Amino acid sequence: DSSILTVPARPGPFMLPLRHAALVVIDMQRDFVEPGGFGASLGNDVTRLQAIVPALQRLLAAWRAAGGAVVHTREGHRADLSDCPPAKRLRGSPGLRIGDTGPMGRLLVQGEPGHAIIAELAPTEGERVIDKPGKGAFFGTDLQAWLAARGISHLVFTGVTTEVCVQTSMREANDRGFDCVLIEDATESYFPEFKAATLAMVRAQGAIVGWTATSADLIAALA
Ligand code: TIU
Repeated sequence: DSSILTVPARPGPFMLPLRHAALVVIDMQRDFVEPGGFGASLGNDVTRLQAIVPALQRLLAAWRAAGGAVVHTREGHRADLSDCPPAKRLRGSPGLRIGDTGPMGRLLVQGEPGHAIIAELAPTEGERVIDKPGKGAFFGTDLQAWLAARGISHLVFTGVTTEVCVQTSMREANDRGFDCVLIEDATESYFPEFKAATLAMVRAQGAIVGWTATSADLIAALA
C-alpha cells in the first residue's frame, strides 16, 4: 500500500506515507520516568512523565496494526563510560552522577535495570532499538543508515523529554531531510513551559523544524 495519509496537524496537514515512515519512541526508560533514576538525580519530578504512557500505548498499538516501522531509542553509556564525555558526567551537581549506583543500578549505563525501556512500552520483535550516547538519536548511532536502507523519509516523534532528547533528535532529522511530526500528547517534559515552547517553536515559521499533531488525530488517520 503506497497511499499517503493526511493527518490533521499544525501548522497544516501532515502528509504521511506510511510505508516510508517510522514511529520513533525516544528514551521511554525507567531512568527517566521512575523514581531513583537519572532524571530524578537531576532533581526532577519524574512522575509527571508517566502521564503520556496510555496515549503512547494506544498509538503504538495502532501503528503496529497498520504495519508501520518502529524505532525505540535508549540514552546510555558503556559500563566503562568510554562513550560518556567528562563534560557530560561532570555537568551540574546532581545527587548521583552517570555511572554511580542508585536503586535501579548504575545511572544511564547499558544493561542496568534503569536503562531498560518501561514494560508498558517494551519493543516487540522486529522493532529497532537504538542505543545512543547523546541527546540526539543520530549522534554516534547508525540510525540514518538504517532509515535510508528502508527508504524511510518521514518520522513520527514521541517520548521524553520534549525539549532535550526529543527536540534534539527532531532537529537532527530535519537537517537530514526527513519530514517530522511531533505527537503533542505522546511527549512530555519535566518542565511544562518547556514542552509548550518546544511545540510552538518547531511548528512556527511554516514548520521550520516540523509539524505537531495529537495522537487521536494520527490514530484516526491510521484506521
Ligand atoms: N534531562 C532531560 O530532560 N533529558 C535527558 O537528559 N534525556 C532525555 O531527554 N532523554
